[in-house]
Amino acid sequence: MNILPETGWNRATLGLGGNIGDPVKAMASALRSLEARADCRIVAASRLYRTPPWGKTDQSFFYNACAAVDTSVGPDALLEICLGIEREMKRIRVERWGPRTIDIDILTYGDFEREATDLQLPHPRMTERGFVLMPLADFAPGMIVKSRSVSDWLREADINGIEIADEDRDWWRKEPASTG
Ligand code: PH2
Ligand code: MG
Ligand code: MG
Repeated sequence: MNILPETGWNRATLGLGGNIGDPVKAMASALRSLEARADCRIVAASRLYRTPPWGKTDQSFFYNACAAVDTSVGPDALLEICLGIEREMKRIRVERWGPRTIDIDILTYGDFEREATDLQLPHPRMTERGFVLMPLADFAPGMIVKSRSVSDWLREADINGIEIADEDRDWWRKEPASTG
């Protein structure tokens, strides 16, 4: 994906999700917090999806979305920013893959690839997950991840039960209706 060396800005993609409290409100406010920063600009957002829980299936449906952000900070600083926003939203996470108020994952950062334990890039499980690939394909179907396009990966992904909850890509800019 585009690296913008002349300005030091890079394009990252994010996956957002949650399934406790009011996840849509939390995701919208997370994107608005990023947009409000001088070092981040939301350049694309997906539609909003309602998705069956993946991994640990005995929990509530999730809401999921993806966004593209142009940023002047590096991947580790971007992760810190996202974790800070999660903390502001008072993220509760009891167990791995379990219920959470909000999760913000960095999916890709430019075309960086690395194995660091705290932030592996691209996100190691993004190419298996319909709840990531479907929203990502809304704005980046041709982006190459692990040698294949997002739409190629999506063709093989399990998308059973995934529904569009809001067709409007500006869902995060409006005061979201409560989703309980
Ligand atoms: N996140 C997980 C585990 N399972 N399932 C869905 N549908 N959506 C998620 O965002 C999700 C999940 C861990 O981050
Ligand atoms: Mg996650
Ligand atoms: Mg996470």
